[in-house]
Amino acid sequence: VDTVQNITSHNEIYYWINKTNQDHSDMVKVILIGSSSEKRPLYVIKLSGRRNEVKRAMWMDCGIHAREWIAPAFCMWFVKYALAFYNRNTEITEMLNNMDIYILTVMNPDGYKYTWTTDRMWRKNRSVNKDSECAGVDLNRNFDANWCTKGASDNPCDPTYCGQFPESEPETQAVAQFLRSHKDKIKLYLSIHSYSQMLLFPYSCSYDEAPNHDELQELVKEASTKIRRYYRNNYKYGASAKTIFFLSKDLAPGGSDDWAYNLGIKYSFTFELQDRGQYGFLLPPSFIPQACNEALLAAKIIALHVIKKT
Ligand code: 0X9
Ligand code: ZN
Repeated sequence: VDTVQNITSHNEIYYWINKTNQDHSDMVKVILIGSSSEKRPLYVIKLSGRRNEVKRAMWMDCGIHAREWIAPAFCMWFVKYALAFYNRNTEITEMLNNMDIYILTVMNPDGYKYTWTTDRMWRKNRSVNKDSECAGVDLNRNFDANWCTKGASDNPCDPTYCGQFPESEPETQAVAQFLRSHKDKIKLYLSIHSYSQMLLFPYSCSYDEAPNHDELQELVKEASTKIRRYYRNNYKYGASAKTIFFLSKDLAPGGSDDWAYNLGIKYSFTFELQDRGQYGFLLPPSFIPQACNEALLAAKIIALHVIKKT
């Protein structure tokens, strides 16, 4: 698991996906779901236990936002952990025996690459915007959930630019299309971001309460309590619009979690990993193990609940 710390630039992640596939062909499949605006492939890793068919699946994406480097690190951490501890750790075994797990390690490879080469603080993808000098669309404002209303920007130069229309971006389209075509099987949607240490669920695009708000609230409360107990770290939790204050706005429309929820995936979450601002996006590598263990604990608690309920 510690090699995650050394494998991070975008080409190395492709290499790592390929290697993981070769070394664990019994539990891993790699699926090409589309390509980025600069034509980089979007590969989903499908993890399955050594069982026949299972009826459920979960989805996890990391790296929607380019500069949130701990997110792709967590996706790789999770895959390595699952492969190493299947049939050794009860919870991960239970998960893999009852659900397929689809993992998109870097949803925004163009932006991610750009943060390695040019601008460490880049957030959006890298698509060319018509009639503007400014590049990029915020992929987490580009989904069709109260798209481009208050909390997103229609200015291509803004870091929360929503794009020309919902799903205008190939990265958004690829994910939305995959979720649409697997929506009956996918029971849990998880999106990994940083930073600020929060466990969030819909809605972000309005102040409405989700129909199963109380159940979701209980779940993230339990996860937060256990993180505090095991790792002595605090995670805020709750419905997103009432919990986050992103760039001093409380609403954040067009996000993947709200869209997945409205598609019918009733367990839909966004995790904001470490830290709470001391290093922010520049989280030192020595923080990776604990940050990932915290997120892993929350993911396990939620996934096992979903298995019980669906
Ligand atoms: O604003 C966001 O997209 C996320 N915060 S971040 O600092 N990583 O940019 C929060 C996402 C919560 N969910 C939605 N906005 N739908
Ligand atoms: Zn983010």
